[in-house]
Amino acid sequence: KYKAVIFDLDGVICSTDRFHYLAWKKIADDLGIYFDENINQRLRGVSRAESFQIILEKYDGKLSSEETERYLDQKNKLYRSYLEEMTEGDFQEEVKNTLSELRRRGYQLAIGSSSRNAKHILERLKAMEYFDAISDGTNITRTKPDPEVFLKAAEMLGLNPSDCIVMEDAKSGIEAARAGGMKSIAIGDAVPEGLSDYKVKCFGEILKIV
Ligand code: G16
Ligand code: MG
Repeated sequence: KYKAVIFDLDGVICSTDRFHYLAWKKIADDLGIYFDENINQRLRGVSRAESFQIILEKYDGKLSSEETERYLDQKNKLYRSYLEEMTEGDFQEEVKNTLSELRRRGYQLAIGSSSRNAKHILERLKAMEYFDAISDGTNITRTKPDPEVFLKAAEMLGLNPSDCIVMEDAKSGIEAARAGGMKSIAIGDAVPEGLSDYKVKCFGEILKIV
């Protein structure tokens, strides 16, 4: 009943969510801000600037817009340095095989990511060829939970939202899918029970759903 699957990138296709955490942790430590895995869960799927605002909720001082920009830039440089360690080997066999099987079954595949680094990551993984469309942080004006990134992906594929199902690791992403009129599959433990239409423990389980 679906014609396409739209995948979130960080935390679904690859484990770059770990790198985001490490980079933010370093920034938070430098500023003396308390930051832990729980707060980190709220950053999933959220844009770079909005992520920083969430971290700053625990900050007593006040940053000028120039300082804010500088920290955002620093976070991204740090994050990009972690990405340099990533290779094709980080593109898991399970993910690769599942994407191939979905293509064999006739599904169109797309990326719907808030990240401005999405294409760079897909290139490092040599994963570009699996996707018919890439909608990311460079072609949107509103970030998840706004559905824009997924609606743009559907538009690129020439499909209606109801033809698409979204796979996400973030609460904000599941909310975005729902707001866009798409069914959703949650992976990982950051999405509250009952929010998504489906829930899987591992990537390959999607083959039992679509
Ligand atoms: C990802 C991450 C977020 C990150 C955002 C922006 O979204 O989950 O934590 O803040 O991208 O990333 P960047 O700083 O690379 O532009 P998604 O939607 O791929 O999970
Ligand atoms: Mg994600």
